[in-house]
Amino acid sequence: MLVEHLLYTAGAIERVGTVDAGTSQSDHDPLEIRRKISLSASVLPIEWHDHKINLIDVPGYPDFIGDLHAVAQVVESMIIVCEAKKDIDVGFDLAWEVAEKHGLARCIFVNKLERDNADYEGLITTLHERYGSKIVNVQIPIGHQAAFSGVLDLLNMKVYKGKDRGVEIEDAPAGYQEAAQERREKMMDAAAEGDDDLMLKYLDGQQLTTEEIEHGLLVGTETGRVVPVLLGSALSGIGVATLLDRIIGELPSPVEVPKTFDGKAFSPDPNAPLAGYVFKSTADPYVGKINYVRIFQGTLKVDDHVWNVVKEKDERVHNLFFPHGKGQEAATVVTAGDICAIAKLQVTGTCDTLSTQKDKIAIPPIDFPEPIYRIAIKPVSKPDEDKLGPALMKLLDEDPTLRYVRDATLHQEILEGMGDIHLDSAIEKLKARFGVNVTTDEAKVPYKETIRAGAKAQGRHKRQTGGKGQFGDCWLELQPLPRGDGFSFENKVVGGAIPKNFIPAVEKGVRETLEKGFLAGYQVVDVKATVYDGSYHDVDSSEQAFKLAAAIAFRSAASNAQPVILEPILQLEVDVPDECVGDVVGDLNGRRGRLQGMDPLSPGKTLVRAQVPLATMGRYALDLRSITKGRGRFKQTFSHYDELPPTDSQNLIKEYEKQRAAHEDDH
Ligand SMILES: Nc1nc2c(ncn2[C@@H]2O[C@H](COP(=O)(O)OP(=O)(O)OP(=O)(O)O)[C@@H](O)[C@H]2O)c(=O)[nH]1
Ligand SMILES: [Mg+2]
Repeated sequence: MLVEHLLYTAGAIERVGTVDAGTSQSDHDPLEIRRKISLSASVLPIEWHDHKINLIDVPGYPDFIGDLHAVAQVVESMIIVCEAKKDIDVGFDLAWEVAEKHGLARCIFVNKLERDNADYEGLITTLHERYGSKIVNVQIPIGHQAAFSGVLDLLNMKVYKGKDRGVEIEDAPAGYQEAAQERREKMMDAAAEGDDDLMLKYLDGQQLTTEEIEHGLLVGTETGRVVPVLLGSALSGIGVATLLDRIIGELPSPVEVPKTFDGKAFSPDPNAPLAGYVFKSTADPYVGKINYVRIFQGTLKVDDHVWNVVKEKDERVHNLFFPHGKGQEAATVVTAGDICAIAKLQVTGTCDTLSTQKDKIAIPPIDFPEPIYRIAIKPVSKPDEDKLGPALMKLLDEDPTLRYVRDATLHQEILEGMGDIHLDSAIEKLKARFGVNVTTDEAKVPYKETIRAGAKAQGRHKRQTGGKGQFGDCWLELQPLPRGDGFSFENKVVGGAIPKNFIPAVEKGVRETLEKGFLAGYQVVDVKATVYDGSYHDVDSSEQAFKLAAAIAFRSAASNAQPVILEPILQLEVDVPDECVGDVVGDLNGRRGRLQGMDPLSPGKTLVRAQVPLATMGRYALDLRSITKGRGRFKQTFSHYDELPPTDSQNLIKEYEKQRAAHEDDH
């Protein structure tokens, strides 16, 4: 809603739409309209006092965090919008951390001040507690809750009444003078700190001019030492015009300030060699693929040849435009500092740098978070199955936080993402955009089977039915291999007990059994099989017979070799508020987690490290959210396979035998 009012106030649109009615410029995708939340970033340029401002609205919901990471790579500043209440939302923490990581200037816009439960001072207290003197009030609200009517700007001590384009400027009312002066002093302290000359003047007891204060604040936001706090109501448009002024006055300009990647500064010089970075791409069913590009240096013209440094390919820029939400405006020239979009490139996608073949400038890839949630999907019909692959390719291409894994051993197709709503909406997109219907199921745990001791066994396959019989006979020795070594096969048959041409069949019989498992139907790993003896029949022996004999020998030896089921263990890092540590650790114990350590992260936050079985982590994203009221976050990566506790093993085996029996009954 704030973006909508910024667009309207700046004259980019003639009517204010709303998120709730599905008429906003930013949330224009049919799925965004249906869900009434932002799902992906929208680029919305506006002009204000002879400056172009590229607003990029990113979703706030943690499931759609990918675009925040992508956009943070290409902007200078972040405006964090938060509600006027004491407790800060998760989205705020996420945005703050991403801004810190990318060294972005930031300001805070405190919203919803007109609401009955608005608690502006409560929020300010929380912000000061968390971030200290960085938090600099540059405005104070006039009127409380329903009576909220305007913004007192501490720069010029004027009150901005009215909304959007209809702002009237008045002198500050008497009752506000004292509180305003007190905060103004603090603002001046912060401004003076940014600049030595200002500091001298300030310490000398002289008054700083409005321009000097603004300059001091700008220097402060650039270095991250100052985070100005603005306020208003995005529903009614109060505070929006002053926000526009502040964006220009106090946030760094992309045509002045260089961006630094890996220690290399990119100065926004239009005459420097081209460096354009693709931070996002979308698969539009009509226009095809659209790449969104930030030009860090140089100039891009329509019909230019550019060099895709990552794909090492020349691309021709025929279709160049400035994106406006769902609309666009044709562009002929785009210079350093600006953002544009290019349609119909051949190979280019997210994280690619467009440069010249001579200069080959490369900007590092965006550091996207790893998926933490998984679900199995299954196409409904044959046509769905045929369309699924290409449709998924397009979805994955536009959303790097989405992942697709085909698990051959489990016969499941797994979609991985940032949370349940993320995966839900991906499945919705499959249907809405590509007409692909899928059903979902819980993702199975990829257990494995192995042995803990050596064992030997014979496998004989003999059959005499009418004419040619079947005969195969082999002795196998199994030995456990270290974890992670997989499988190896050795032939130690001497004296032609099994003719050489049948040995590959023995190996094949063993390998097929590895895939099917012998305990509970899971893949067998970390085993060495050695064939060392056997016998054959001149007429009746065949490859098929030796394959079957090997399978029999393997199963028989394995069941005497202290078999065990292995389960995948995840390395988990949970980032939680201190007051939730006890509950989070207790919950991990309940998941058979092994606590590895706890480290203070930032004031009030602790990093809990643990190893936890994947089998118990199915709903962790949801459960952690409820344990920590949304403030906990976690990262998980595969660590290793470990033995499953005997009772769990027995349950799996029983379940498998039941299924097999049912299957045999069916036949
Ligand atoms: N009362 C009140 N409601 C507001 C205000 N601003 C936004 N809302 C409502 O808050 C809800 C969320 O607003 P959005 O503009 O979609 O917020 P957002 O931060 O873009 O949300 P996501 O992008 O989905 O994370 C909508 O129902 C808005 O109508 C405000 O100033 N006052
Ligand atoms: Mg939104």
